[in-house]
Amino acid sequence: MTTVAPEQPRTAVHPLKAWVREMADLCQPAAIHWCDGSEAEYQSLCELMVEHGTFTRLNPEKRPGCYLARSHPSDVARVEERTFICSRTREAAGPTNNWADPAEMKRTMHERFRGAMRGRTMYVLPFAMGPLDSPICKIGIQITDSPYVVVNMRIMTRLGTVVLDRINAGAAFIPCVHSVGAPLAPGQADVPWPCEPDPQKKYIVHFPDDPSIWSYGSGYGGNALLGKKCLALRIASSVAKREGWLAEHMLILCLTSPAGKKHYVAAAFPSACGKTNLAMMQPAIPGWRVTTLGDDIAWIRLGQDGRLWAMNPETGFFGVAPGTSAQSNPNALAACAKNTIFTNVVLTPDGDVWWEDMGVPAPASGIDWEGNPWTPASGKKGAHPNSRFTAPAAQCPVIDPAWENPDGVPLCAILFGGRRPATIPLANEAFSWEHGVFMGSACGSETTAAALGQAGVLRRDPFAMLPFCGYNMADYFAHWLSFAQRTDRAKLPKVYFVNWFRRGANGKFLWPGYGDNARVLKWICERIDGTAAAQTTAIGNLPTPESLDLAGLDLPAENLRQLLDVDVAGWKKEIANVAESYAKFGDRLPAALTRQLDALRERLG
Ligand code: OXD
Ligand code: MN
Repeated sequence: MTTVAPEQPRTAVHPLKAWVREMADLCQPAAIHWCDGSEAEYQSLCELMVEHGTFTRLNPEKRPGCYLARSHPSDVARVEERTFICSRTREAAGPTNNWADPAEMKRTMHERFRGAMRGRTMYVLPFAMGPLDSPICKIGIQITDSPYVVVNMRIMTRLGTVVLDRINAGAAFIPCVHSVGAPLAPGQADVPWPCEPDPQKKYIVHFPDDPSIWSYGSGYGGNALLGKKCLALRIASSVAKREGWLAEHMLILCLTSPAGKKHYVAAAFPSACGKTNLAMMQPAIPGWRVTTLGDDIAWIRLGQDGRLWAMNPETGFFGVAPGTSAQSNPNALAACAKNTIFTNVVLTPDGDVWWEDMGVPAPASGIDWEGNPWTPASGKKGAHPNSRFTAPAAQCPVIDPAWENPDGVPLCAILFGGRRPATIPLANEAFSWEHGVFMGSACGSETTAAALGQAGVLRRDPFAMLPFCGYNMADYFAHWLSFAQRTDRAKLPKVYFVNWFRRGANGKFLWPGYGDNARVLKWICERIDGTAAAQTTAIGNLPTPESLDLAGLDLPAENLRQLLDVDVAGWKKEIANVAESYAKFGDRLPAALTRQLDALRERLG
């Protein structure tokens, strides 16, 4: 393997220099490479991975500047059961997280990392989450022995010398240590995707009190790109609690009316509910425009004007490929037309990529995500269901002009949602901030059982943060509630619960979804502007049938009736289920949420 001389830039100073030295002593790499974040460095690392078999260069006429990687079959997704929050006490991590004693876990990490990078290059990545001049920008240094991680982090974060300069000027950094956990003995041949294949030996570990991150054994996605789920959600949520802001699993979009009025909206949905699709959708209603500021993470703070301001700490999209098509998300397809890294999709004979539900015919043959010859007739999926594209956000045709604004954008609405085949209406406006926090805490997603019409399995995923909240979720609810005391409530965004996934008795979706979801966004914006009607019900303010713009949509009246119905029996079950999900928090659950639950029960009669 080609390595870069172990050399440090002149600008590196203590404590960074001392920490990198300490990590090198522990991990014993063959070389150290300080990443400058340049295009030349990116290209040479891609080249190195092509030589090494990790990357396949795609046909430049079809996908200029694009590469395909195939992971080890054991290393294809986040590993929640191996993800740990090592706060001082178990209570601080709360009942929804895996807790481990921090001192013990540090010892385990030191054992794991001793010699872990032998025979490999240790890359040092100075990166920033958020525009450098944002008041809540956070700087990290990731140490990694994976060039795949380096190039993905260059797309997903602000990376390189400019960040190092800030550290040298005195900025603090969050240490993030990563190894694929596959040291090489002298003369040992490497493999295209080194990792620790035994799931029990993978560790994704967070020390929120340091704060620091240690990730061992996986080279994939949220396990390895430490700026994303580890820093920007788990660590940032805990730092944000201390500093008085919010780190959220939310997209940010701007809906512009035909008259040019902008409405900035943040929305939290559990995984697999179409967050990326909504973030950059093409509205089905003439004159309305959606532009995107982010598809996965929002950092939200109170502005001096008393409003909530949101910014996207990332610079790229790490999107799920299967299901991304000209119908579901033409703008994501355009974003990954060039300069994109694909992982675990099908390689076509003409050097392009393909995945299930791409909306174009499958190639007659190809190479599947495991590197084997594949045909559509094989009955096997060609792309892994969690295969990904890593694409620069700036390439999205509908990227919002304010997406890199250090101050962020002022939110007028916050949406929660999930895949809910029954009970939950198309749109529901909270009566108050507390009611809105209650809605967020009751977020969940339901899978339909194989047999049509049968109720599915509901997983509660409060605020879509179940896998990502870095501290006790009861305290997280309290933090959300506290904003009503910290500002004029009239300046807080209005809160809505939306559901595109309601099904009728025949099992079919009642609502068309995709671009037609803009009709619901339009109603929300008109509510905020005071021009749309609503009906006050026991569960919240629902659209009146006439207040939704359904022009040009052939929606049966019965569908609309069901979409806007208050299913009292269903809501009683919902209440029981939410109460059950609250029980695990014991006395720590804020009383305001119990009051919301009781009030809802009472209103339903
Ligand atoms: C993601 C996730 O990858 O939420 O964004 O799992
Ligand atoms: Mn996500």
